[in-house]
Amino acid sequence: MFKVLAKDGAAKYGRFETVHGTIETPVFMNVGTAGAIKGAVAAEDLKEIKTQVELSNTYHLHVRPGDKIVKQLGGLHRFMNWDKPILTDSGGFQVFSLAGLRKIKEEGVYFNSHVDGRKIFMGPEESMQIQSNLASTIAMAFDECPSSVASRDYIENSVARTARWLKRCRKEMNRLNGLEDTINKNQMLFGINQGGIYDDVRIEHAKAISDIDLDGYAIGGLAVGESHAEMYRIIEKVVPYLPGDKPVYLMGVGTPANILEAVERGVDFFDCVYPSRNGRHGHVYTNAGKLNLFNAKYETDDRPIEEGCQCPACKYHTRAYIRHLLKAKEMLGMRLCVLHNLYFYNTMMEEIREAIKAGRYSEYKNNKLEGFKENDK
Ligand code: PRF
Ligand code: ZN
Repeated sequence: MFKVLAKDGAAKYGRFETVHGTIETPVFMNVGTAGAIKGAVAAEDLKEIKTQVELSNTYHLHVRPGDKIVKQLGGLHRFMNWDKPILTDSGGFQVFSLAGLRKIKEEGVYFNSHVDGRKIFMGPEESMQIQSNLASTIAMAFDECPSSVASRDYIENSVARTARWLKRCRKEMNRLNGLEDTINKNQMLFGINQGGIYDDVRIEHAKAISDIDLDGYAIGGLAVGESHAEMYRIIEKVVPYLPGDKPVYLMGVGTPANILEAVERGVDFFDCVYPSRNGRHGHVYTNAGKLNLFNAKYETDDRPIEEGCQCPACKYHTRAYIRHLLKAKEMLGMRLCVLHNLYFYNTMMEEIREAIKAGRYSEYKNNKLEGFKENDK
């Protein structure tokens, strides 16, 4: 159940109720692909950094340890000791970006595991079965995310197939939710809009998926190589054709600036590997832009990453110490940077919600973007 409690232009503050608790939106989901946020972050740590939703991947958990094993151990929530909402991506995107030797057919995708090369088949039914075994709060529909250089002809055929796959996903998820031994019988399903950078293909597909009763609607196939201007234009075109009473999720996006722009255009859910990936490389986000802690100027800098930040890194440690840890390849260096970055994203989302409620979103956004420029010139 999604309730929009405040609107400021197209930006909305809402509450999304799930069996694992309420999600306040706009929200940034913290990516833990294989059941853990990379950088030695445990589920217990997430409570301290304001994480609302954890995101894992169907493909990775199917390949290793196997979704049947996760089900046997009580589902992903119990397996990773996280009792709040979990969203699982369907495997569609990961199969296309990771696995080798893919063959796409009407029934699904044949590919080789990136772990041991073994042959795997995944179609809409298999993706729903795996996600049902994982027992995530929200399952994503099985889609194809076409390459950014695909032709219009290829994209039209691909989108038509993704639309047919969505119907099979809906049917299979309904069946699974009705089975006696299903762990989460209230598992939700989000559909995914595709269509590359073709406005008409996007809009037609958005209308088609809106006819299917889903718990939320995602915009996929963006942040795959197109320009930011093209991405913002597609969001503006598509959002009006998605049901206004359901959340909109922009998949795999993005930088703090991308998020600020997308919220203004009506997006409610986000996820991205940037904060964890950048953290592992010593790149940390601040209100004055991104800093590279490997830079020599931080060698004797005894300030926290961000003055006033209440994250577990800034509360106790200096830039100089964290820089030393990174240089010495101590795991703690990465861990502190990842915790800070996720806290930064999660705190920005909190500020976004407050700004929308107060009806001063565009002022907030402009100030925030202005601040980032200091180090991101
Ligand atoms: N489809 C799925 N997952 C995704 C994407 C998509 O298009 C993207 C695109 N940026 C990220 N994650 N299933
Ligand atoms: Zn911090």
